[in-house]
Amino acid sequence: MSAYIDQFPAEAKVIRSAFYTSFIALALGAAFGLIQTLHRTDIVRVIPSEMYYTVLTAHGVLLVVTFTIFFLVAIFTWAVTTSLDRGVEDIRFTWSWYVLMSLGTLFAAVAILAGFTDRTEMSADVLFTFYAPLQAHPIFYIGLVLFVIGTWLAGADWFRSWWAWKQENPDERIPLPTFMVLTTMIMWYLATLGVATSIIVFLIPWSLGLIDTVNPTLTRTLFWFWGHPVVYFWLMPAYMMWYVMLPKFSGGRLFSDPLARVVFVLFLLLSTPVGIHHQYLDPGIAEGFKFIAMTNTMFLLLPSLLTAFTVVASMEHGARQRGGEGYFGWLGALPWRDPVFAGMALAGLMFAAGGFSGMINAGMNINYLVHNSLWVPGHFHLTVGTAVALTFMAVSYHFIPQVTGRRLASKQIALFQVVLWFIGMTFMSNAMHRGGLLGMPRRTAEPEYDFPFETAIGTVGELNAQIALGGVLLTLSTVLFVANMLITALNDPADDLPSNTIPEPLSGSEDAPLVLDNLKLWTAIAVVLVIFAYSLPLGSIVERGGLFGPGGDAFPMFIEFVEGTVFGLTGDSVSSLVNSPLEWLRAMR
Ligand code: HAS
Ligand code: CU
Repeated sequence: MSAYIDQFPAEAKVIRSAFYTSFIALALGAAFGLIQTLHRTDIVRVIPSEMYYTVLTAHGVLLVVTFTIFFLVAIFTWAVTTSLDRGVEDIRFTWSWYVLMSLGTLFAAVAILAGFTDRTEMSADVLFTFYAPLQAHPIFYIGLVLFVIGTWLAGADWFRSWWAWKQENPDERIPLPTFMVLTTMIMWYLATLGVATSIIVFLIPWSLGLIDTVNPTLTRTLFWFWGHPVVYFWLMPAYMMWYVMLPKFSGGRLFSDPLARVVFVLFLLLSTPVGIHHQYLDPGIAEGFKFIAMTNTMFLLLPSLLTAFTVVASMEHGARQRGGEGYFGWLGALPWRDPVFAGMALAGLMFAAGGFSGMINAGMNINYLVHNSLWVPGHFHLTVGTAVALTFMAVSYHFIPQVTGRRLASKQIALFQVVLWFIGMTFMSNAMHRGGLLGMPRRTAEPEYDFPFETAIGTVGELNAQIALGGVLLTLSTVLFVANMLITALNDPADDLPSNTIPEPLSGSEDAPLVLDNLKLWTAIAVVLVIFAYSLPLGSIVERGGLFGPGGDAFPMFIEFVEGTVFGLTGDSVSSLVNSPLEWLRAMR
C-alpha cells in the first residue's frame, strides 16, 4: 500500500485545503487567546477593555467552530475513503461543501473582526455562545447558517459513499471508521436542528429588525440543545483517532471493534437530551427537567469510561508487542519519542482530568459553585483545548505528509511542541480550576473589578501568573506547530512515506452483534429520547415567555409581516394555524 495522496490524489487536495483552513483558524485563534490571557491577568493590555469581547468571540469561534470542524471534515473524508477503499462519488460536490463552509466562515469572521473598527456599523461580540439577549450583525448569523449547511452536505457526501459501497458489498459490515463517521453525523443532524431553528426563526429576523423581541430563554435552550452535542462533534474525531490510529502508533491493534461501535451508538443516543445541564442556573426551567438532564448526563459518562478502558487496553497490547512487561512496566515500552503517539497519549491523559471536572459540572448542586466561574474555561481547555486540539495537532504530523506527499519538516520540534502544550495547559487549566473555586468569574476583562482581589483570597497573583505563563507556553507551542506544518508543506516530495493502512482489531466486526449496524433503529431511539427530554421544557418556555418574547407582542407582528409580504394575506389565517399547537399545550396543562 502507498501513501494516501497516491491512492486518492483528488480527495487529498480537498482534505489538504480543509487542514490548511483549520490551521489558519488555529493560528489566529491562538493569537487572540494570548491577547486575552495577558489582558485579564493584567500583565499586558494591548486593547481597551471594551474590545475584550471582540477578542473573546474571535478566539472562541475561530477555535471551537472553524479549527475543530474543518479538521473534522478533513479526517472524516480520509476515514470514509480509506476504510471503504473508494473515492468520493463526485469531487465537485465535495468541493462545494468545502467552499460553502469557507464562505460561511468568512462572513462570520468579517462580522466579528468589524468589532475592531467602527463598532456602530457592524459587530458580533456575542461569544461562541451566541444566544439572546446579545445580538450580532445579521452577516454573522448568515455565515453560521452557510457553515452548518456546508457540514450537512459533507455528511450527505459521506452517506452517499457508503450507500454506493453498500450496493457493491451488501453482506459486509460497515467498516469501523465509516461507522464512526455515520453515527457522528446522525447525531449532528439531530443536534443542529436546535441551532438552525434558533438562528433562522429567531436571531436572523431579530437582527434584521423584522421582529422586535425574542424569548431569551428559548434561544438559550435551543442553543444548548446543540451546544452540548457540539462538544462531542469536536470529540468524536479525536476518539476516532484514539481508536483507529493510536493502536497503530502504539505498535499494536485495537482491543475491540464491537466495544467501539457500542460507544459511538451511545453517543448518538445520549449526546442531545442533556443540553439543559448548561442551564442549571437558568430561571424559567423547572427543576424536574434539569434533574432529567443531569441523569442523562451521568449515563453519558459511560461511553467515555468505556473508551478509557478500550484505548488503554489497546496501548497495553501495543506495548507488550514491543517487549513491555510487568503491571506498569509496559508503559515504558511505548514509543514516547514519536510525536504522533506522545501527543495523543498526553491528550488522553489530560482528558481523564477534563472528564473529571465535567462530572463535577454535571452535578446539579455542585454546578452552583462553579457555574460562570473560571473553573468552566479550565474544564473546556482540558477537553476541547487539549483532548481534541492536541490530538488533532499530533495526528497532523502523520496526515500532512500523507496528503501532501512531503516529509515532516522536524520530528524533534514536533515532539517538543506536543510536550510544551501539555506543560502549558497544566499550568493554565489547573490555575483556572482553582481560581474558579476561589470565585474568579469567567468572561471578564478585568476580573479584579478595580479592587484588590488579593486581600480577599490571597493567592490570586500566583494563579494569574500561572494562567499567563501557561497561555504564553501554549502560544509558543502553536507557533512551532504552524511553522512545522508550513515548512512541511513546502518540503520536497518524498517517495518513502509510511503507507496509509489501518490495522485489524484484535476482536473484529465479526464479533459485533448485527443490530449495532442498524442505523435506522438508533436514529429512531435518539429522536424519541430528544422528544422526551425537550418537548415539555420547550413547551413551557414558550408558554411562559411567548414564542417571540415578552407578552408575545412580536409574534402577531411577525405573523402579520409573513402574511402580508410572503403570502399577500390579510387577517389572522396563518396566526391561528401557528397558534393552535400552543392552544393545545395550554389545554394540556
Ligand atoms: Fe463539558 C461545560 C459536563 C465533556 C466542552 N464543556 C463545557 C463547556 C465546554 C465544554 C466548551 O454538566 C463550556 C460551555 C460554555 O461556554 O458555557 N462535559 C461535561 C461532561 C463531560 C464533558 C459530563 N465538555 C466535554 C467535552 C468537551 C466539553 C468532551 C469538548 C470537547 N461541561 C459539562 C457541564 C458544563 C460543561 C455540566 C456546564 C458548566 C457550566 O456550569 O457552565 C463528559 O463527556 C466527560 C466524560 C469523560 C471522561 C474521561 C474518560 C477518560 C478518557 C481518557 C483515556 C486515556 C487515554 C490516555 C487515552 C469520563 C477517555 C492514557 C494514557 C496513558 C499514558 C496510559
Ligand atoms: Cu455539556
